[in-house]
Amino acid sequence: MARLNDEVAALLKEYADLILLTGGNAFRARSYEKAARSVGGHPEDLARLDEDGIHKIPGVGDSTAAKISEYLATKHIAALDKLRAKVPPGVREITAIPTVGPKTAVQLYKQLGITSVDELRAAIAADKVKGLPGLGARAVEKIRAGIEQVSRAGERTLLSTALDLAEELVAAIGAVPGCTRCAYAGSLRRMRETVGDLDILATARDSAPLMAALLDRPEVADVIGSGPTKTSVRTDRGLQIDLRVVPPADWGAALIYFTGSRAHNIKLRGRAVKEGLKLSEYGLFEVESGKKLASRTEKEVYRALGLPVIPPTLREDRGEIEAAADGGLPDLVRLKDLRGDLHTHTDLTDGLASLEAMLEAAAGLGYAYYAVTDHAPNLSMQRMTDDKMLAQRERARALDRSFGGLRVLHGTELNIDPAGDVDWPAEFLAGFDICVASIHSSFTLDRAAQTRRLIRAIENPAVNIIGHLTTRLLDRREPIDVDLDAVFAAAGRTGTALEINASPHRLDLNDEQIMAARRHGVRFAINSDAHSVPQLNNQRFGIATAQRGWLSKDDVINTWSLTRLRAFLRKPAARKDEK
Ligand code: DGT
Ligand code: CA
Ligand code: CA
Ligand code: ZN
Repeated sequence: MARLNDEVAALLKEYADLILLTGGNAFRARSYEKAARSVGGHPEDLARLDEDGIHKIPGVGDSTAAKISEYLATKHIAALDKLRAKVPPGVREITAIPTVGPKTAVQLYKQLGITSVDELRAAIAADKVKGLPGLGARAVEKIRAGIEQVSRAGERTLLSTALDLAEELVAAIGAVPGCTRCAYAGSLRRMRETVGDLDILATARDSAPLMAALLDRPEVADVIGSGPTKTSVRTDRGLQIDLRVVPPADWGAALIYFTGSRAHNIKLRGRAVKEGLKLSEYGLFEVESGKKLASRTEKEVYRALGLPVIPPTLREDRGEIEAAADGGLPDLVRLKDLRGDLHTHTDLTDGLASLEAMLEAAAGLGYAYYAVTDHAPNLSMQRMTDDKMLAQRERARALDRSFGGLRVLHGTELNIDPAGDVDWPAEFLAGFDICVASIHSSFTLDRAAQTRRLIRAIENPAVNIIGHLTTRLLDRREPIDVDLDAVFAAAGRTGTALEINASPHRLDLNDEQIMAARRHGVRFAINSDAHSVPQLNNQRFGIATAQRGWLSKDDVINTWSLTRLRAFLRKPAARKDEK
């Protein structure tokens, strides 16, 4: 469910942006931005907090608290409305381009009257932007590339955003009297990293009240079409929703059809044809007699085709139908298989919660072990020192088994420098239970350099897991250019796990990379990279991605017992003998 905290966080972030856009104090803007992150990551629901509770959220001072209370009481923030009136909405939208800051956005507005991304694109095409103060040919090219990237990303919606909305819609439509079944289908049910639109499927004898329930939703901005079998709408954030209502007897066939993927459906239909059958969204039929063989449930339909139910995360025509026919479907890893999280942060660096709060939440998730892996010193803005790290280690040791039986591993997230080296000398690294190493800089090195860099980190005996290997951010950064096969081979050879970073903005490695890495004998760690308590729940997206990569429990080191995990973490010193 979309939380009130996220709603308020978005408003505070908007307020911070508008302060900058109106030439306000940068320090003030930063403090609102910080408050926004803090509110978004706060484990307690704002709706249940009184004034006192709001004040106690870290980073929330008097003026922020007053704005939050005002919003809770009136659904408005007067100061925000006032700033909004001063800046055309498109100008803020321009700052969403990763390569355009607020100063440039204001400059473009004041000097060229640009108030939307489209106008900016046109102005660049007409060569009007180059030559403005501070905007040389290179800067303009960067802006142009930034526009391309956001418009490409903008066509699809992140899995997490889509899932929040879909769960609300399914609950609302499913509660309508007469509705016997309701579920989301399409790419969302297959848990793709982004979705083009939402496909919701329901059963009822009379579809009209279900369609009305969708049309009544507050987020619906546009009705594309509405009839007895299908209604299509667009939300205020531009996401299309298709609701289809089918007779209860056709549920299974319709669910298979609208879950897709298209390629899976085509292959399935081909299998039917070979047996003299016809498969459609209405059911599986005998061609000759026209007799219906199955349609009520997915299980009946797959069974009539001689197959077990194929998990939705596998339905991409990547060999799953052949595997199902041979009894060779993988036994997919599930959320409940996870025994721990191996990449997490606290307020010692850029996390929002204390070590104790994170451990308490981890114990609440039923984990057996948990690694705290705050940032290492070379990420200089995090101001890590040897002393701080050692003090945290002492606390971690003291808190071991203090939250139920939760075992606490003390780790760190190292920075892989351009040459492939990491923070700290080997003696200091030897004191950690576990080291994640990630790229946080020099994203544009060429392929050969990037490949060398990663392999060197992988061969480091202290490095256990490579974090978010390609560094892509789904909504704003392309992956680095690297020879993945060479990197996967090195990881397989040295016993270095590769992370499946579960942040819905990353999902890095992605499904196809996971499949490729597995062929090199790579083991994986599904990690939340949580910077707050709620983000610990992002593991569901990591699990879905692992399933899409065909992984079983045994492939994922944080489903293992602590004993087996510890043995894996003692790397065979990069196996020098094999070279
Ligand atoms: P998306 O929305 O782009 O993320 O991807 P999907 O897979 O949700 O695609 P969508 O919304 O166009 O259609 C939902 C499902 O309906 C799709 O996965 C398979 C099925 N479907 C739609 N059109 C066709 C078609 O022309 N042929 C076949 N075989 N299946 C289709
Ligand atoms: Ca869809
Ligand atoms: Ca659709
Ligand atoms: Zn991290």
